Amino acid sequence: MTEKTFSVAVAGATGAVGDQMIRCLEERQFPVKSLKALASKRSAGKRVRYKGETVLVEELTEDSFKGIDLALFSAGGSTSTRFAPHAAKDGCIVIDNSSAWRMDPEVPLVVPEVNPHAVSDYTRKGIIANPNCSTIQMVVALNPIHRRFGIKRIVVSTYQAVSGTGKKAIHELFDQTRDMINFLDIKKDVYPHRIAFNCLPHIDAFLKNGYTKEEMKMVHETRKILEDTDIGVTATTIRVPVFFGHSESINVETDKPITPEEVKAVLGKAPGVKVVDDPSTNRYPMPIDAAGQDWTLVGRIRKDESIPNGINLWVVADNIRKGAATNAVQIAEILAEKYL
Ligand code: 25A
Ligand code: L14
Repeated sequence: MTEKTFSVAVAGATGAVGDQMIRCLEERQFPVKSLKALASKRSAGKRVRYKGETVLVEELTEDSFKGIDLALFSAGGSTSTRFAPHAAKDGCIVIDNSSAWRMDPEVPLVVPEVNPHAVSDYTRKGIIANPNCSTIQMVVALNPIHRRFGIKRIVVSTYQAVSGTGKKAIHELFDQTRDMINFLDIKKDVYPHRIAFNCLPHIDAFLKNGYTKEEMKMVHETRKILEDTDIGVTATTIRVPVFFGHSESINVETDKPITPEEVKAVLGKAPGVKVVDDPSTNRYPMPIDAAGQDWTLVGRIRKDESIPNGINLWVVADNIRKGAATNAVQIAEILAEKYL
C-alpha cells in the first residue's frame, strides 16, 4: 500500500451499507487521513464510530466535497444522481454503490477480481460504479469459467436477503417474525407483502417487459463487467426471509466441453472464491456461513446433463460486504495504489 493518505467521505453513513463501508475502511487499514460521515438531514448530528473515535454525521450538501479525495456513496440512486457530479466537480473521486451511474458508458463498472483495469476510466467523469450485489458475486464465480470455457448463456435464479433493501427492511423481517410467532397482526411497510415465512418474486420495480429492474441489472451489468455483449443472461430474482447473504442457483452453457472436476480446479485458484463442495459431509455454501466474511462461496458443482456443455452451481456471498462495501473499498485500494 502507498505511503499517501486520503481524506475520505462516506455518503449514507448511517445506512446498512454505509456503516459497513466505514468498518471495511477500518478493517482493511485503508490509508485514511480524515473521515467525513454524510447522511440526510434526518441523521445529521448522529455519531458513527471509526477506529475507536466518534465522528459526527453531517448533512450531505453540494459543498460537502471540498478538499475530499474520495467519496463512497450508498445513499440511494436519487442522492447519487444529484450529488456525485458536485463531488466530481470539486475533484473528489466518487465510488458509487447505487444503480444511478452503472450503465453510463463513461463510468467504469468494477469488480476488482474481474476487471480491475477498468478503474483507469475514472478520469472520464470522476465516478466509478459499484455493481449490483447479485451481479458481483455471480461474476466473481463465473469470470474464471468464462475465460477458460467461454460462456454462451447464463440462467440465474437468486434468493436475496432483506439487508439489500437497507436497515428498515432488516427491522421489518425481524418484527414480522416476532409478531407471527406471538400470533399478533403483522405490519408491512417496506415490501408489498409479508416477507416473514414467505418468498417474493419481486426485487426493485417491474418493467414493461415483465422483468424487474433487479433482473435486468443482472443482464446488463454482467455483460459490461465481463466485456462481452454476446453472453446471453436471463435472471429471476427472489426475496427470501434471510437477513444477510444472497444465494444464487446458476446454470451456464459453454462453448468448450466442461466438467465439474475442471470447474473445481479453475475455481480453486480463482481470486475471491472459496469452493465449498463436499456432499458426502453435507458441505455446501449457505448464507449463515457467508455472512460476515468476504469470500464468494461456490458449491453444488454439477454437470447439466440436459445439454452437451453445461454446469450447475450454487453461489453465496455476503451482500453487504462483497456485494457492496468491501467491493467499494477494494476499488478505493486500486485507486490509491495505482492512480493517485
Ligand atoms: O434508504 P436511503 O434513503 O437510500 O438511505 C440510505 C442512506 O443514505 C442516506 C441515509 O441517511 C442513509 O444513511 N440518505 C438518504 N437520503 C439522503 C439524502 N438526501 C441520504 N443522505 C444524504 N442526503 P438517512 O439519515 O436518511 O437515513 C438514516 C437511516 O434511515 C434509513 N432511511 C433512509 N431513508 C429513509 C430511511 N428511513 C425512513 N424513511 C426514509 N425515507 C436509512 O436506511 C438509515 O438507516 P438504510 O440502511 O439502511 O438504507 C440503505 C440504502 O442502501 C441501499 N442499498 C443497500 N444495499 C445496497 C444498496 N444499494 C446498492 N447496493 C447494495 N448492495 C438500499 O437500497 C437503501 O437505499
Ligand atoms: O444495488 O435488495 O441496485 O432491495 C437495489 C435493490 C441493491 C439491492 C442495487 C434490494 C440493488 C436492493
